[in-house]
Order: sequence, then C-alpha cells, then structure tokens
Amino acid sequence: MTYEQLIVDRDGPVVTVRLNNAARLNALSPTMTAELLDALTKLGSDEDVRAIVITGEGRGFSAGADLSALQEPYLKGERPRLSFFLKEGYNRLIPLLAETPKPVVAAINGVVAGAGNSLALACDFRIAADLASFTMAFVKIGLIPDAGSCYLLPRTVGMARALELAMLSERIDAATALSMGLVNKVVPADDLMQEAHALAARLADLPTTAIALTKRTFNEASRMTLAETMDREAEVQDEAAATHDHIEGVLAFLEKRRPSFTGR
Ligand code: LHQ
Repeated sequence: MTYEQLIVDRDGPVVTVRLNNAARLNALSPTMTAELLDALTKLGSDEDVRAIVITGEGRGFSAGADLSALQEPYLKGERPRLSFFLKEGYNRLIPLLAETPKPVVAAINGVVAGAGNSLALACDFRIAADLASFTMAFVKIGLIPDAGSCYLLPRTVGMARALELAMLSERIDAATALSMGLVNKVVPADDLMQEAHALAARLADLPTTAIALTKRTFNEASRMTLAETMDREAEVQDEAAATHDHIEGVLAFLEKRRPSFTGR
C-alpha cells in the first residue's frame, strides 16, 4: 500500500501504520483521513493481519485537525460547515478504527492534540513515550471535542476527568496521562516502538477471532442492559466456539502444552 501521508509496514502478522506529516505534527488532514480509511478497511479484512500498531513520524503522534485548511476561508469571511467535514471524514474513520476486528496498539510517540486524542482513544491499547504530551485543545479554538471524543474520553477516564481535560485543555505529560488511565503504559522514548511491536506480536499470537468478538461484544454491551448483554454473550460464544482456535485452546490445555493459534 503506497500513500502520501501514511507509511504502512508489514512484519508477518503485525502491520505498523505511521502517520507521516511530521512538519504539522501529523495533523489529520483530509488526505491522511482518507488514506487511513483506505488502509484500515483493507487491514481489517485481511486474514493474515492479526495486529496493528499506529504511530506518528517525528515528534508528534497527531495534532488533530489540520487547521491550515481553515485559514483561507476564514480570512475571506467564509464559514464552511464543519459538520460536513466531520461526517465525511472522522465520523467514518473513528468507528472504523474502534470497531476493526484486529487489535490495535497506539504507540504514542509525542504530542497529541484535538482529534489526535480521538484517534488514540479509538485504539485498544495506548503505550506512550515518556516525552509524549496530551491536550484536548478543542476549547482553545472555540470548539467542542469531536471525532468521537465526547463518547470515548469519558468512557476511558471517567466523566470528571474528561470534563477537566476537555474544558481546561491543559497540556498534560505522559505520567499524568497514565495516572488518569488515559494510557495503559509509559516507556522510555527509545523503547517505544519495540514495546509496541512486542505487544502487537503477543496479540497476534492469540485467537484473533475471539479478540475481534470480544471487541465487538464490549462495544455492543455499552448500549445494552445486563440481561441483553448476557443473551448476546451466549450467541457470540457459539461464533467463538466454531473456530479452530477454540478447539486448539481447549486441547492444548488438556494436553498440557502451549497452544498454537492460527487466527482461524
Ligand atoms: C499544525 C497543527 C494543526 C496544522 C501544529 N494543524 N498545523 C477541527 C476543525 C475543523 C473541523 C472539525 O474538527 C476539528 C477537530 C480538532 O481536532 S480541533 C483541534 C485542532 N488542533 C489544535 O487546535 C492543536 C493545534 N496545535 C497546537 O496547539 C500545538 O501545535 C501543539 C500543542 C499540538 C504542539 O505545540 P508545540 O509542540 O509548541 O508545536 P508547534 O505549535 O510549534 O507546532 C509545530 C508545527 O506544527 C507548527 O508549524 P510551523 O510551520 O510553525 O513549524 C504548527 O503550526 C504545526 N501544527 N498543530 N492542528
């Protein structure tokens, strides 16, 4: 896959997607958003892909929407509808990422702002370099959190912290992000890619269908009652039990050996 603002590398079952517009701290331009949509659609349906890492080139993970596109229209007094931009772009990208059947690790290499937070929050794991920093930033330009942040942020850090992060938009460091549960782990910057890749490789060795079904069912459960969720778990368990990996897992346990999962 060749792109203008993404670099996609494959290492066996693990694919690394690098946001590649370092001069603008990997701001999520319409081009980058369209390319992410294309890449994630392809990776999500590729049976040989069993884990994805998303990271940024340079000192930014992502600075959110590319604000340079707004300069010309705003100086001319034009008011382009942001809802159109959102619905065409982030509103397709973020659910695609959050619901991709593959496990996704965000390797947060540096600055995160605005919709860059949404991108990280839509991943399943967030490992941050010790020099990473986070700011919601939306309020600083008179906007509300978008790209799914109103949904994803309170679910990740709780309502009180989410409102604090969104309203004050202070730039917080990686250690503070860890203490809030915004990231899973903080590692020295030099170790980031190795740690993220090791986690992705570990995930890629697991029963990929069970992981996909776990993600899907957790997402569904957030909109259901306990009783509805338990009915859904029972149905989905039949899907999981139909895989070769389920048989392999049970037999490996009973035969006291390491399972060898294929993702099928
Ligand atoms: C950028 C950006 C950027 C373009 C740094 N765009 N160039 C928004 C509007 C439209 C539709 C609906 O949705 C949204 C959603 C959103 O995401 S709103 C939030 C958008 N993002 C921001 O407001 C963050 C703006 N950036 C910043 O506040 C700072 O750059 C942060 C705190 C991220 C990093 O600060 P520094 O480490 O001091 O870096 P810097 O400010 O010097 O930035 C480096 C370069 O990157 C600089 O360009 P230059 O040519 O001067 O070197 C910036 O202009 C450029 N850049 N963010 N979002």
